[in-house]
Amino acid sequence: MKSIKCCFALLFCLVLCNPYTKAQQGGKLIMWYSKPASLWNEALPVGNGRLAAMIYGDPASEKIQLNEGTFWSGGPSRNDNPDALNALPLVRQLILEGKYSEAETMINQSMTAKQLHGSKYQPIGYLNLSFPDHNSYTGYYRELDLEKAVFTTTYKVGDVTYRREVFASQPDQVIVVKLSASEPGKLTFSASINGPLQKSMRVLDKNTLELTGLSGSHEGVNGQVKFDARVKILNSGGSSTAGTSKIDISSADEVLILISIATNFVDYKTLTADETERCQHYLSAAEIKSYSALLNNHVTAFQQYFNRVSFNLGSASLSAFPTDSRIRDFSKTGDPELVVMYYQFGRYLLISCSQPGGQPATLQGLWNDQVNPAWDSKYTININTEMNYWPAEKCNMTEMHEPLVQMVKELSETGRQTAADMYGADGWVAHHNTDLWRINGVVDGAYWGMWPMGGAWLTQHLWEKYLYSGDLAYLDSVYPVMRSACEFYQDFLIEEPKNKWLVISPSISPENAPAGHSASVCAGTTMDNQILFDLFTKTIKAESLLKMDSALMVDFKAILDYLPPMQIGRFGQLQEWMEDWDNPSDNHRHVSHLYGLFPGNQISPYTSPELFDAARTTLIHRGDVSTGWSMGWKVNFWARLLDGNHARKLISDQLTLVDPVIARNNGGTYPNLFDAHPPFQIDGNFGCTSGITEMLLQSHDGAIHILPAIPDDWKKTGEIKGLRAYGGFDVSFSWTDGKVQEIVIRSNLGGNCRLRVPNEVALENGSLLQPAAGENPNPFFATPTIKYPLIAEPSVLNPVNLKSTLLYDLPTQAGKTYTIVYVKNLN
Ligand code: FUC
Repeated sequence: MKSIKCCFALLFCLVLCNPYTKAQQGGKLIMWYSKPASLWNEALPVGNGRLAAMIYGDPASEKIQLNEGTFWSGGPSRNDNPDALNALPLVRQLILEGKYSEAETMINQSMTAKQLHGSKYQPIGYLNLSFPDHNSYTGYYRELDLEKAVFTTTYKVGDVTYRREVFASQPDQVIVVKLSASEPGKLTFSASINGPLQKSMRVLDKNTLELTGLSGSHEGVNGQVKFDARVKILNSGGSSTAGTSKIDISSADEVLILISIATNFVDYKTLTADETERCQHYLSAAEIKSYSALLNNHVTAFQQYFNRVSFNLGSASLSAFPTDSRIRDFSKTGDPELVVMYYQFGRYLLISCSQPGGQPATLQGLWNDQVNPAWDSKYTININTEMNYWPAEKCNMTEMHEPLVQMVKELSETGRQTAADMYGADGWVAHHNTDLWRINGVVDGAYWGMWPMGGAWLTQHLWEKYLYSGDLAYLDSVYPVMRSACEFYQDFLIEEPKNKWLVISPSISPENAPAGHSASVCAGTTMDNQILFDLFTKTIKAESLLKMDSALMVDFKAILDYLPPMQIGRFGQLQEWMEDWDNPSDNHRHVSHLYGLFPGNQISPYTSPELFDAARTTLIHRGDVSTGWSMGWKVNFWARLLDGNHARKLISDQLTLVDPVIARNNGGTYPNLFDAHPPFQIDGNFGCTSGITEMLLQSHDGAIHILPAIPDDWKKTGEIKGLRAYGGFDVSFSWTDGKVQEIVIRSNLGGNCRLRVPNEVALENGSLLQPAAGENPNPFFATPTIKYPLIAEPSVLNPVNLKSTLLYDLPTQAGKTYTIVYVKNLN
């Protein structure tokens, strides 16, 4: 009997350890498919913050589509329109007189960019691997392991099992492909490389292909970014032969392919690097390493970020089904592991596309196969770019935030000239789009682009990052950017005559026009007022910690006093505009005026219930189903409205399978879990990851709130570890039947930890926690003091009924960890 058991154990071990048996078939964080990708939105992404690939996994003709983060059309450029300075007084006068269409026409004539509306993020090309005898295969399997950031395909031709593994290594700066087979001498294929913007393709020797290229010219700017891409094919066994346009590998046992790509980009104003030298440098450093060393470096580097957060919502035992079918069935199954996978995919994507020293995530992260991608795949900074970074801090990826912080610093340099030339103002400004060259002008036309607030919104991220770390040296490094953003508005704000409020004019409520208006242009929109309130409030707070400009702060405080209050309109809605112009059946994708609810924290159920109710009414008017990113934003909104079931409904809307071929208006999710605007836009992925976090943990409203918006179908049991909260707290917790069972809090900065929880808790040793009283003394939890809203006469507000919670104070010491448990679990 013992020996039979041993035999079984051995067999089991052999099955598990044999790399040629079918891979795991969808472990918890494994996306898997039973067919090769035939379309880009079925292919699977890998990336290292600079290089990226989409892998199709086709047995006979493997296609690996390649990107490099600095390969953009054009070159160093600006797009300010200096005619704006003369037009500005008249435009403002027209707005004051209610002649919005005339103002818009004039802006289009004199203020929008003359020619350049932003550059395009462009693709490098394809590595093609052609296996002549692999058209008929069996046992096909394709996966992306989110915990290792490794793509794998396996299939059989005859009795031989073939396996391909691909990853993009951050430490070694190459994309690595390994081809293997279950029997020696079985790898016979040819490799070639090509790209839509190629200048040359050469077979350098029997192991090396080279593709060079130049970025496209666009709107009057010549393409100046040069790339060099080299593919090194290292075969063990068999032979390799250089052809004129390809390399043939014959009867190899195993093949390692290294892909290196580099450009001449140094920074937004400099293109003097030697792309060939760089490309060779990465390649020669990598090629002396073994596959297992490269893999080990990669997995270690990736996991230092990825493993910080683990998440479990229970299981519906569906991981044996391919990921695309699980998305298709989500509305019926509610598959909690798919929610977890989608959540962690958002973290996977940010780690893979945004690394220190690199560029921020574009509209498509790092993944784009189009020479002319939708919206140029650039930075739309009236929501989309900000949304990309909502998960960065709270989902424990602060390093991934760095490229955005760097971009804001650079925009503050380029935006000074825009402020001076277009508006005669001090400080810096950016409108609703920017690109690799950090343009700041008005693009696409007044209706979309006349929004001088993009820089101010991005600047909120500088303060937000500080709230999680308490790092004063960092705050010191970004404070000048915050102050200079305020200085622009100090000059640009004007007094509106009716209430003597200080307002932005001209502006828009992003991309929306009031009911009955053909123009979007107006003055003093709610979102602008909210962003300004945050910008000035946060800058004043930063200065109070750094103590450098106290005189200037007197002026900034005076500006705060004259910003308009929020207003509740006749339908009980939060007004989008200074006038009560809202239409309750407007279901526009942008819900800009709820910025104050999320990501802002100006609307609170505890301190501004009228606004809380009005925000809720607005959101009901807007409806649920929309573009992908809009639904992602709404998950966050409903979480902030403490309505977990509605947030969960939006997740269901977002996890609607979108066929990559059939055109549709509403958003959802492609088979490869990419967010569909449509087309693919990565913001929806990040927005939803942020929103799921907001359902479980919030720290913006004076306390660390555990399970603020848990939906009924996640209540039974769950656990999340490694989230971050304001004030430098790392927070992990578990729950059962909607009750928090255990909370583990590490305090990195010390200070009072105020907890809001759904049930009675105590320290693990039985000591009771103090009930909270008064203001939270921890300065990281200070909440903004907003003006009481103006409420229109006929509007009817609903009472705000909140679930009861308990509020505790726990004084903490830096470096200590505290375990808190459900009182009923204490002996
Ligand atoms: C804004 C949005 C669009 C799209 C584009 C990239 O213009 O209104 O929906 O996301 O950005």
